Amino acid sequence: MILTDYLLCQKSIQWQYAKQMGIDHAVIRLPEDNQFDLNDKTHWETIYKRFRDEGLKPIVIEPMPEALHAHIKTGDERRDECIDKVIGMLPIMDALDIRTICFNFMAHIGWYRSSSDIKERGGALVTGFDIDEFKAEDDFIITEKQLWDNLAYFLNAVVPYAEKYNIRLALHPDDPPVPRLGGVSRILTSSENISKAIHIVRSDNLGITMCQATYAAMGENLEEAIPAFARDGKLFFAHFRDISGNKYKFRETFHDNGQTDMAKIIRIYDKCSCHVPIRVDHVPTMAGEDNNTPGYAIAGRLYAIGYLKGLMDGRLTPAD
Ligand SMILES: [Mn+2]
Repeated sequence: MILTDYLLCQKSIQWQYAKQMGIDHAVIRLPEDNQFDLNDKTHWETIYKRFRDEGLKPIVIEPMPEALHAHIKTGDERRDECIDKVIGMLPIMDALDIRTICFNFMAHIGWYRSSSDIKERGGALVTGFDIDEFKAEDDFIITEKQLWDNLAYFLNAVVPYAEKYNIRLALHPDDPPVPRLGGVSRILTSSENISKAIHIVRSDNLGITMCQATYAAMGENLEEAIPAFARDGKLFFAHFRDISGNKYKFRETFHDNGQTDMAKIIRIYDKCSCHVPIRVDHVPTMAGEDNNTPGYAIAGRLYAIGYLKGLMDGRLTPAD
């Protein structure tokens, strides 16, 4: 696996922490404002150089910029112009050797939690989800069939260009992986459906982001799902994360305090010869920190990366 950290494009102390922890590769979140033209190579080069000057190489874009993707997922009247913009990103990524985009197909409602201040070990704060606490903010409706149609429309349009420019499209599951939130259906909620999705177009450039905790919330057995996707050459990127609970009711945990044997999972990636980017995800907010960015506070992230790095080094022992 290639250890990465998830970084915004404005230089921050997190960039320094990444370097200090020995990380050389970045998963980057592109600016989502009108100043950044996704199809202007010079705009990308400015950001790319900023990272390279600090010794960080961007290798994954996450997520697909929502300003485009929201229209694609709901399939509204701006869909085609947005798909053209996505296609226009690919030759730029090729030129900069950024080979992977992590994208999802959660329409209208993205990553969702019903609370963000649940107490984890020692009083650290984590996010959680309880289906009984979900309250719709509007009456937006999208059906499963519309989502499957919109996903197929998008993949049929974009995958040929992903192949042409050798960019990997890494589909992230729906989080939480429930069948619907109010009137908003969700389809990428099981290994079976995700397998179906990444075979809508047959391509070596279409695969998955193994967001471990989301697959665990689905009730999938990670020790089977990871080798199955990896064997088919479909595992492009991993989110290292754990929870306690199931898809209808769960809370995040420290990475060493959830329901998954994380050491075993890291050994499994290794056994499958999975040499793909991995990043930690959704860390607890720890003592002394504000909880303004639940899941993305600093101290928890330092701890999680250190823990992941230890497991990655541990895999080299001949215990298995
Ligand atoms: Mn994830």
